[in-house]
Amino acid sequence: MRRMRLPSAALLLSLALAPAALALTAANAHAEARYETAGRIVSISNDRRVVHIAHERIPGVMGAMTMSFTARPGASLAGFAVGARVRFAFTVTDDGQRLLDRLEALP
Ligand SMILES: [Cu+2]
Repeated sequence: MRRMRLPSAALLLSLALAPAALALTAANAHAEARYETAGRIVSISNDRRVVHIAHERIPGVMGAMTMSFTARPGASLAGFAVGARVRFAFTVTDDGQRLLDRLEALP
């Protein structure tokens, strides 16, 4: 009888551990990433929530390209103009949004 219980105990243990392992995998796969680079503002949306920036290469991440970035709720892009050189930091969220953490004009 004791020997027959062992497999089911092991099965129960693996079932108990499975959700934790899945949660850990999901957390890792959806980790937010933060980057910093510089570039030039190409366009600003009419509602001043989204800015397109032609950014420099981010070593190990992506080459130079133009991408859109969204201001975080409450942040404003007022005071920035198309053509301005900027340095900025952004976070890529788990659902793929690129949110501006910081944006500053360069001389
Ligand atoms: Cu890019």
